[in-house]
Parts: sequence; C-alpha cells; structure tokens
Amino acid sequence: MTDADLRESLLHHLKYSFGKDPEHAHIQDWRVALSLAVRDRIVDPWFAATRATYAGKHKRVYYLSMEFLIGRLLEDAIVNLGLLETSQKVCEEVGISFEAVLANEPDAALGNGGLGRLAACFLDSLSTVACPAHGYGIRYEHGLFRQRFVDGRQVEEPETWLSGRHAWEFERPEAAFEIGFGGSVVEAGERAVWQPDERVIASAHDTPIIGWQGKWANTLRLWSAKPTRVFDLERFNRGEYAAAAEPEALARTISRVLYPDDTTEQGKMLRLKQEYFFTAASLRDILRRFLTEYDDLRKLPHKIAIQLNDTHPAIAGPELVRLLHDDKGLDFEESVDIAHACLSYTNHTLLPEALERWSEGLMGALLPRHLKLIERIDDLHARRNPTRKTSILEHDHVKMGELSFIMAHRINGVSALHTDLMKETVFAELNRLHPDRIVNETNGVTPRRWLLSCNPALSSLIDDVIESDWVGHLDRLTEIEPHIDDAAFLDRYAAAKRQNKVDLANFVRDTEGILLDPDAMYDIQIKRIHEYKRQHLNIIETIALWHEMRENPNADWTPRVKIFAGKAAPGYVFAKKIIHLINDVARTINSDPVTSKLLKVAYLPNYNVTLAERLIPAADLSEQISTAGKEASGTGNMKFALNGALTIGTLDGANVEIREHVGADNFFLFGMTAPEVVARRSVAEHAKKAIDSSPRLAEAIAAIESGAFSPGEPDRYADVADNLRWSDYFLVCSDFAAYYDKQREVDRVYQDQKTWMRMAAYNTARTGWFSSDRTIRGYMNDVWAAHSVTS
Ligand code: NBG
Repeated sequence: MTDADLRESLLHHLKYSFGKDPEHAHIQDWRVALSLAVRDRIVDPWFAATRATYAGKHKRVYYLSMEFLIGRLLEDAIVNLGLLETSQKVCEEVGISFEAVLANEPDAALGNGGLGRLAACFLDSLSTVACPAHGYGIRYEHGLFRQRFVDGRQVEEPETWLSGRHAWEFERPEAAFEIGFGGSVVEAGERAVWQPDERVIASAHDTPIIGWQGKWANTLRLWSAKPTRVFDLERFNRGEYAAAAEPEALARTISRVLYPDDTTEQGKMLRLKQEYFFTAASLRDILRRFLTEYDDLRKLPHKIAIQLNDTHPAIAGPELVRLLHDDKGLDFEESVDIAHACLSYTNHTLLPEALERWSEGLMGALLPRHLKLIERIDDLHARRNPTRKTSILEHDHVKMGELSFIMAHRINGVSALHTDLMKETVFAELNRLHPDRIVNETNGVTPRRWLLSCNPALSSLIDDVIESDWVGHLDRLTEIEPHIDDAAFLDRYAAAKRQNKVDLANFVRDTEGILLDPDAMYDIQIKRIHEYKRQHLNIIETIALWHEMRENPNADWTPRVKIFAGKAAPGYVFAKKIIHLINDVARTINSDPVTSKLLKVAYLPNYNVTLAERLIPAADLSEQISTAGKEASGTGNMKFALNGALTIGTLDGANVEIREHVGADNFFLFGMTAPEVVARRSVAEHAKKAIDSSPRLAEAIAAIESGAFSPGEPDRYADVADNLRWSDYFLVCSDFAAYYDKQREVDRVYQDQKTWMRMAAYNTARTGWFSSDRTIRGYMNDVWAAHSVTS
C-alpha cells in the first residue's frame, strides 16, 4: 500500500464516515478515521482466511475466555500490516502527530491481569501462525476499574473504554442467541426439556485480529447482553416507568462490568450468569457453524477444539452435553464422550481461594438442568473409575476444577513447575486416574507488541544484526549472541536502554512531578497487588536500604529508582494497605534531602497494558519475587527479560525456565524453593525468628509499626506489622535476608556497566523461546491437534 493510498483512505473516512473536514477534525476523529483506513486493509485477508478454512475443511480452535486484555489495537494492526512508516508519513503530511493519534485510543481493559493478557497474546499468535481460530468472550461495557490515589489510598472509578468511538468491531445483530436462566425442567425419560423463566439475548460483536505480516486474520467475537423485549409497554402505560424499563436494565447488567478480581471467587450469582451467558452463546454459535458444513455430530472432535481458559467457562462441559443429548437426541454417554474429545482446560492458579465452587443451591436455581447433568457426569465418571476417591460434587458444592478436568481430554499448566505442582497437589487423584491428560504449555508473550512496538530502539538494533524475519521467528534472537562481545554493538544496546529510560523519566516528570535520574538503576515491580507476589517484601527492602543510606550517605551506593504499579481488587483490604504503605514510604523517602541522589520511589497509578509498554523497555531490574510455588507462570517476567532487564527472582513459575534459558549467571536468584517454603511454614514462629536474626528487618518493621511513614496516623500499619510478625503466610520475613543480600549483589554488578549490559544482552538473545507463537504451536500439537493453513 502506498502513502497516497493510505492518505486517500484516511481523508475519505474523515469526510464520509464522520462528516469532518481536516480543518475541523479533532484528534479523536483522526484516530478513528485512521483506524478505519487500517481496518479496511484487514478485511480482505480476514475474508480470505475464512474462505480458506471452509475450502480446506480445516479444524477450528475456539478459545473461550472471560477476559481479553487487549489494550490499544491501532499500533498493533499498523505494525502487523507493515504500515508503520507509511502511517507516520501520512500523519505528518496531513499535519497531525502520529503519537497523539495512537495515544488517543482507549486502552481496552477487558481483563484483570496475566490470564487476560495471555488470551490477547494468544489471539495475535493464532493469527500469526495461521491457525483457524475464534476468541469468545464478553463485551463488558466497563472493563477493569480506573485506579486513582487519594492521599496514597487506591480509589476505584469506572472505566469507560466505549465512551469514545471504538473503531475495531463489526456489530452482528443477526448473530444472536437467546440464553435462559432458572425455571424448571420437564423430564421426558432420559432426556429433559428445560424451561427457563428468564431470558436474555446474546448479541455478537466481531473484531478481526490480523497476524504478523498481514497474512491471516482470525475473529474475536464478544457477546453483549440485551433484553428479549426492550420494555414492558403494559407497565409503562400504567405509569410504572421505572418498572417498565426493568427488563432492559436487568439483561444489560450481565455484560455491564468485568469482575475486578483475579484470584478470589466472589460467589455472586451475577458472576455465574456471566459465565453461563457467554459460554452458552459461544457453544451455540460453534454448533451452528459446524452444522453449516457437516451433518454428523460425531465428527465434532475432528473439526473443532474448545479451550477453556481457566474454569470460568467450565459450564461448557454440561452445556455441550445438554445440546447434544437433550436437543440433538444423541445418547448420554456418547454426548459426554464427544464433549470430552472437544474440550481442554488450562489451569492458571493453585491458590485454593481462586478455585471456583458453586453451591448446589445456586447452581440449581440458575441452571437446574445443568446441575442434573453434572450429577450424571459425576456418576458416569465414578462408574468408569471405580477406585476414584474424588468427585465433582462435595459438601453441596460443584467443584469447577474437577468438572473441567473430568470433561477435558487435556489439562495444561502454564509453566513446568506449575504443571508439576498441579500433578502433585490439586489434581493428584485425577492425575493418578488419567496420567496422560496433564500436559505443560509454558506461557509466552507476543513479540510484536512486547518488543517490536514497545521498544523501537532495541528492535532497530536487532534489525541491523539479524537480517531475516526475527519477529515471526523469535528463536532467531540467538543470532545476536556472537555480537555481544563486540563493543560497538554493546554500546548501541546500552544507548537503546538509556533512551528508553530518558523517555520514562520525562513521562514520570510530566505525570507525577517526580524527577528520576536516567543513570540510576530502574528497578520495577508491576503486576496485580497480592500478598503472594510480595510487593511488601520489596518495600520493606526499600526501607532497609534507605535506613542504611541515611546512616552512611557517603558510601559507594548505586543510585536506584524503585518503581511500582498495579491494582488491588477493591475488596482485598490487605492489598490496598500495601498500596497505601508504598505511597507513604515513597512520599517520605522522596522528600529526604540526605538520600535524594541515591533513592527514589514512584508508584504510578492506573497500571494497564499501555503503561506496561512504556515501563518494560526502560527497566534495568525486573522484580519477580513471589513466594515459591504460588505464581503459576508470570508473563511480565518474560517481557522484561526480552527487553533486557535482569531478573531478581525466586524459583517460581516461569522464572525457573527463564533462568535456564538465559543462564544462571545472568539471573539474580534468591529465596526458598517451593519445598523449602512448605517446610518453613511448619517452623514455629518462623517470622519472629527471622526478624530476631535480622536487625535490618526488625528496624524496617519497627519503622512501619511506629508510624514513621504515617505520622498523622501512627498506628495505620499496626496490622501489617502484626501480620508480618505473627502470621506471614507468604514468608516475607523468612526470605528477607536472602533478598536484601542479593539486592546488594545487584548493586555491585550494576556499577560495572559493561558486565551489566552483557548480561542484559544475553537475556534478550536467549528469551526468544518465550514467544507466544511457540506456546500456540505447543497447544496445536499437544492439545488441539490443529494445523496451520499454509497458502
Ligand atoms: C494467572 C497467574 C499467572 C499466569 C497467568 C497466565 C490467574 C488466575 N492466573 O502466574 O497468576 O502467568 O495466569 O497464565 O489470573
């Protein structure tokens, strides 16, 4: 596509799609017009992909996920279509700033954290490897809340990503299904007719997702809930205006907001409704598409693969059985076997509080037929496995993990360690019965967004060194290894990092008014706030370091900038306390003249995909310090390493594999291993013992406890100190000394910039394996038996 073509298309959309001339167009008009001009280029490859899938009768993959944390889409599409330079030029010609256009796009936060972002990276990779696929989810009106700080406290505000114009989706009013809830079940022999007493319409919105080099596009289909009838005219005519609008309000509630919790189950009826709503609509759509091509439902497993992203869509098992058995008339056992052969399930966490369970009362009230079918599925599994001890139903609850496992032919963990722990813990018994089902698919990240787009300085250096396409074949990054000993290369590598740090310093100055020295070490921890992720370990180490610096300000310190970002679930009181503490500590340290050249702390509000894209390329040190055994994988850890940040981390999640890839010498390992963690918990008063043996730690906790960071409210953190001393389930105190010592080793290495940069460059060179293209190929081979469509 030439510059002139794109310019013409841009001006055309500005004029004919929005009725604006260039003189009066606002930045939003330009952004949406450019998005439409770019979207036009996606439609042909999108149609071609669909046609090729039908023509070749290829197997299709369906990725069912409550969350897709896609972020902004314009730059992604531009980069994948190879239109970056053209777009920059055209914007310049029409007199607008390309950066401002990109920055105008809202960040679509239809997810909480790692699980949702992984789904978004997978969409990019599925299209890149030309695997015919659909993502299915919910079109939330409000994504993850917007975070603000008021006096250092987190305040949540609704996110309104749809309030400006959204350019990417095609509304499909004709693709709509009626979804029922509640009501009664009329048994007719083996089969039954479910008569729901509440109904909503699931209505589709399609976003095409173009892969690298624009060769293939898949669809993200998101459902929004609509009422079956807009309002109750009878009641309206009786003057009951609010009541008349009730059906509409109730229906729309289902796709109104994303549950802002990524590890704990809220146990709300609405949540279960959301889960059933999108799963049922997706399955109906999948069967409809299948039946346009084939008539024998027994062929289903050969033509479709359905991935359950965590247990949120677990109701897909019984729902598919219901559709096959009750609606289509297949035999019950056969229906179960067909569903089983189609379904597979990814587990993303071992935290007990995050494993979904629904009371039979709730399930029976909302999905009476499904509850019956779950009982029959459980009985069938018991009959087929007479030695089994575990069951789906327990203490009047339906365990969604067990249901997913039993209904799936493959269950995967998301890192090698997590998969092993899954076999040993939550699914030990089911793994004994079905030893071939659990497989590992270590997570990955898309290099398009997480290197090429977010880090142009480093990408252009790599371009100069590797001539072939490394973005689509990320393992080729190893080709930079021979250059690492070349001084000119390493200087350019260091210059790219410095450029990114300067950019970030400018951003933090403009947004937060905090001045950061680009020569200081940028030490970054960004992720959801959770006790197991141990942001409090990091801030306590910061306090201890500050104390030492104050005592001895003229020692040979390595200047550091500690950057935090992340949201806490609104109901997670302790996590919100940690945020408050970090902000209090930041205010205190940043105003200390003694250490002002040595240490700064910044907590950046409203962490989202866009902020991550800015922070990761500027990082020197990546904090991956979870209690071993708790972080299933992590994906931020991969993004940092790829962009040349060194990791300080525990042997947890994918850190283990990152360390294996980059080499132990290029990774700062500390802390207890997963088995040591388990052993340590049984030591009486483990935290107190650790505190007693570390004066530094004792002093830091005492400072928190005495109100040194909250003078107006000295006992603000009494409960935090109490928790650390007497409970400390996540072993902050027991890992503190190892962490502190490792940080001082980090300081020493950083002082030798040449060594540091070499280590950083090895991280970039050796983390190509963590491309989500590799992960997706793994799923295609091991889980889906699906193939790329080659032209
Ligand atoms: C998260 C894990 C992360 C992992 C992502 C993606 C949930 C429930 N789990 O460690 O905590 O990287 O999933 O697999 O969000």
